[in-house]
Amino acid sequence: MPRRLVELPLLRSLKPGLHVHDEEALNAEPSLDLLDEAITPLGAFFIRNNGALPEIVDAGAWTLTIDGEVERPAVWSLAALRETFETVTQTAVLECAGNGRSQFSPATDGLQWRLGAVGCARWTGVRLADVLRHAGVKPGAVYTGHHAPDRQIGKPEKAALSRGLPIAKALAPETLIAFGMNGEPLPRLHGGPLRIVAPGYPGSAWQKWLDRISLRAQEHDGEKMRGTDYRMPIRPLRPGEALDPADFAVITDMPVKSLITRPADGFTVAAGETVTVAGFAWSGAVPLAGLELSCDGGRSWRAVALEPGEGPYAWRRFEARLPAGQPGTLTVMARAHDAAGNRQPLEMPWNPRGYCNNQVQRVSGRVVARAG
Ligand SMILES: Nc1nc2c(c(=O)[nH]1)N[C@H]1C(S)=C(S)[C@@H](COP(=O)(O)O)O[C@H]1N2
Ligand SMILES: [Mo]
Repeated sequence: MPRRLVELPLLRSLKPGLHVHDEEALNAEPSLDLLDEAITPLGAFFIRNNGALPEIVDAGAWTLTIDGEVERPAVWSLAALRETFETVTQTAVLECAGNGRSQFSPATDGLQWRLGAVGCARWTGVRLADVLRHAGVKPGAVYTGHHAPDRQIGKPEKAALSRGLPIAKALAPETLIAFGMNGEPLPRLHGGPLRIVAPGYPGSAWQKWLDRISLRAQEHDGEKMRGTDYRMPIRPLRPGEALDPADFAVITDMPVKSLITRPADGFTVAAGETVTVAGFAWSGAVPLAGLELSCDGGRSWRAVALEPGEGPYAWRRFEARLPAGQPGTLTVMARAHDAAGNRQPLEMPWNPRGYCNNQVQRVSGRVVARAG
């Protein structure tokens, strides 16, 4: 019996509000109203899988192997990891690099995510740096390679995904080997019992079902690490242009972005009333610096305060009441910027794989004449 017959109902019961894009590799995202909370509930958090969920018979017997460019290769049980290293909790946004891909024109290959492949959670685990230092990082180590047992659908010999981190990010204090999410054991759908948490990096770098970390003397070349996979062009490319891998670089830090969670597209409001516009803004390595809102389709903008977030990698809430104005169409937009002066683009330049779309979101509704 295909495993999806068991797993799809499980996904639907654990995450009832999600739109399922792919029933075999279980890919699903929430509608934006479900994301209107500072900490995204497990039931609303998107899931992204490049292959079939791995069969995990006994999660308690899980081990993590550390090998490659280290002085002392090691095999850790879950209990030994917890006992040996300090447990820390880091609040961080997890966003798929393909979030918003459906907005690119012409359409690119890949899952046609709307805007919901993002969430903010409290991740609990041990620092990856502590585990690597315990093994003794050799001077030649420049990259990690992460491994997991999930396999491509119909190709059991091929890993679904095996990505890694530049050694500096692997040793950064925010990067974790996580076993908890929002105060609960890390759910299997989110990579339990162990996953990488790489705050600010695209979701693809957050390896799920982590069972081996191999330190490398070169950039990791595992599944979905080569060619144009999770890479952005370093020069503008036109649709149809021949692709040269030399023109691409691995996506590391995600760009500054915001999400309007209220109102929903297609809203109505009475003339003379106000409309509450709320949502979140976040950024990768460069700190978030501010946000502006427009309620006239981008002709004018006003700065709106961002509430403090739970640390530098969490998203920050904004909420403002804007006048609805006269009957007609009302388009609200949010535009965040970071401390280096990067602003969300009004139109995202096209790229061949449809990654990193941080274009300003437009939410349109109708202002209707006030009843009698
Ligand atoms: N083993 C494994 N890890 C993985 C993936 C995968 O297919 N297999 N997908 C990655 C991608 S592309 C994303 S966006 C995140 C999604 O994490 P989530 O499913 O917990 O939301 O997991 C990442 N880790
Ligand atoms: Mo992703």
